[in-house]
Amino acid sequence: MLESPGIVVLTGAGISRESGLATFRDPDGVWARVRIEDVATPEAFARDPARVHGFYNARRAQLDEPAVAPNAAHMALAALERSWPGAFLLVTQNVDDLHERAGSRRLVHMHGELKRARCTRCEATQAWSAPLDTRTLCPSCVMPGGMRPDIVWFGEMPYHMDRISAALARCGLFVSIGTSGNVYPAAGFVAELRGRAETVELNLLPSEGAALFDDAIHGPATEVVPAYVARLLARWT
Ligand code: BV8
Repeated sequence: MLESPGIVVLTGAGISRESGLATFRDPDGVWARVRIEDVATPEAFARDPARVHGFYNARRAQLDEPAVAPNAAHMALAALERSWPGAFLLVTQNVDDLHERAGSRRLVHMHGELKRARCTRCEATQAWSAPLDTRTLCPSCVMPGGMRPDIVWFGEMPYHMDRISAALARCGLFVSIGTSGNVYPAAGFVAELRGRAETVELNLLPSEGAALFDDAIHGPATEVVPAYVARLLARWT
């Protein structure tokens, strides 16, 4: 029996769409309503912190709505992690908490998390479910005015890049789910792996990088992800 390959899964907003969270670049997406330059850059935060806090406070509060829950695709990835005999890492671009709530553990949020906050004065980060504003006191250094969402904005270095690069270097299978392939460095992972790992895209529509993948399965995540995971486990375990 061949040894089971290491797997790296990359997810984007499309995996959370059927849980009721908007994607970014679909016609009804987040960036159709607000501009990246106004809410998702360090310059925007310096210029108008109240507006940026308001944008993230609304998205953080949405995660506590009863209707927003992990869907069958999130659950299938948690089951794959539990059953997979080889190395496994789930890299998400998403800032929601649906992968954790589905039971995923070997998980990194390369763009940060809505449910964490960071102090720009002392750099401490904490789990955070409440609204943030410019008066919020840092629980660590107790200074006001320095709290920000623990989110990676455009122009900022994504988190966990060393761990992600190490996992990509040794993986034999790369599965990209629910991402349009517009944002780097995440969109560049598949090009790094060409010829070194099997690459597959599970997405509603072909992504910007579709031609770079060995295989593609198009359809809604709650249908194509559980079916793909079942086939993978039947083949390798
Ligand atoms: C950085 C937090 C320096 C905010 C986000 C080349 C190299 C390095 C950087 C760059 C580069 N070229 C350009 C850059 C700069 C920039 C960039 O990529 N710009 C783009 C717009 C051109 N990148 C950066 O600034 C990054 N940092 O470069 O640092 C550096 C880096 C490396 C090394 C040295 C130096 C930081 C990027 C992170 C920005 N922060 N998120 C927030 O969330 O509020 S990114 C933002 O886009 C979102 O958070 C999201 O995570 C991310 C990707 O979007 P997707 O998840 O793909 O969502 P999208 O709507 O686009 O697509 C959804 C897909 O799902 C669609 O394909 C759709 O068909 C599909 N779908 C829909 N419904 C379903 C479905 N699929 C299945 N089922 C369904 N039901």
